[in-house]
Amino acid sequence: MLRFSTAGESHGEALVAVLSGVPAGLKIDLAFIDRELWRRQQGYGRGGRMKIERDSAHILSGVRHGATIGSPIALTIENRDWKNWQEALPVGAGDPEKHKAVNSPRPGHADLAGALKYNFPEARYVLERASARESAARVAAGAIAKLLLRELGIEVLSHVLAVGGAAVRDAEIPWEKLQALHAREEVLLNCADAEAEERMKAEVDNALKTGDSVGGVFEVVAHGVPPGLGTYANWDERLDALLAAALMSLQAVKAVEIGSGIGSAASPGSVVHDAIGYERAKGDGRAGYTGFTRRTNHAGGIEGGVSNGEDILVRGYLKPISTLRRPLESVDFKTRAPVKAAYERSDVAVVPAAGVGGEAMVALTLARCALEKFGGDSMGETLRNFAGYREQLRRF
Ligand code: EPS
Repeated sequence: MLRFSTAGESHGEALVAVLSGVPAGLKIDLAFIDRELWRRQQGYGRGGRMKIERDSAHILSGVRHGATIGSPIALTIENRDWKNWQEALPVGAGDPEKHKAVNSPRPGHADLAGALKYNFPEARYVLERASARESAARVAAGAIAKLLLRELGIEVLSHVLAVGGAAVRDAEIPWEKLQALHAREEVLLNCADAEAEERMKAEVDNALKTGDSVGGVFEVVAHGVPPGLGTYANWDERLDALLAAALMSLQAVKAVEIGSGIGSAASPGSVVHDAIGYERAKGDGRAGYTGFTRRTNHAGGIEGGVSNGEDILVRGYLKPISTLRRPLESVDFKTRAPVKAAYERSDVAVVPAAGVGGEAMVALTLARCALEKFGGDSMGETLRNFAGYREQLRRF
């Protein structure tokens, strides 16, 4: 079973990811992992921290001579900012005078709920782990999942649909356009619609000017997914449920939509459901997995908790960043007196970065489901099983 976990504090020495269950013999492209990490750092509206960090994955185990060996993969990502925090956040007892307390919880952040839960007198330890910095470790693990999926012909990309009140006019973006967006060396807001991207930039500028923050919507698209991942047989094996949980677990995500789920609730079934057609030529094993076709994809590639062969479309809805330069009302942890919420520095918008985190979570989920279906301890075995299933679909 593909499993992963992360460790690390935002201003600690490093982030850590451990990924196990990857078959032996998967080629690991380090430059690809680092480019994914770079992509997560981009986007208009990022704060001062991203000028400090240069995220890069340092693999400690599970990869030898350029390929996986079936053992757990452990990696670290250095926090360059650590050099500024060694006295404030030491592993040893250190000098309490030099610790940096977070004395008033930020509304919307984990500060208050976390301090109450863990019985901390202030919120420093809470924000250190609740911080979205952790998503860098997920992106590194997700990059390895993407390399595995690539062997099966599956690609996962994302794009931004909305920042604050500025949204794309048409959310249906052809796959080739997403690939071109992904290849860009400069990322503004990772939006495929240039006109909408300018409106999104104006939203960020306005938040910057007023000391506010904005949220938005990103969409993750998985292309080339065969029908049959996930199952309706058990509630906790449904692909839509797994993807929703995976995306919802990302910092600041407050809602997840699959396909046109939200709009569908208010539309008649005759409009929502994707009529089925058949073209024999499409199912020859090259153009598609089967000859079955759809003109629309409102289901977002999943019916009954099972992938149906169309692109998988999952959207993450982000609340605005909870650290505000013009802070909201809060309370001092010690005195309980009304004060403004804590502020040091912050991002004002992170929608493109969250989209890259979303890609990682979707890739890890699809890789897990693919390995559950095709199995295999070596890539040769996995690919053989996959080819057998492909042949079964071709003959269906
Ligand atoms: C974050 C606060 C900011 C963000 C951080 C998430 O960090 P700092 O407090 O160091 O300025 O930059 O995100 C990242 C560091 C990152 O890599 O995405 C928070 O409190 O959630």
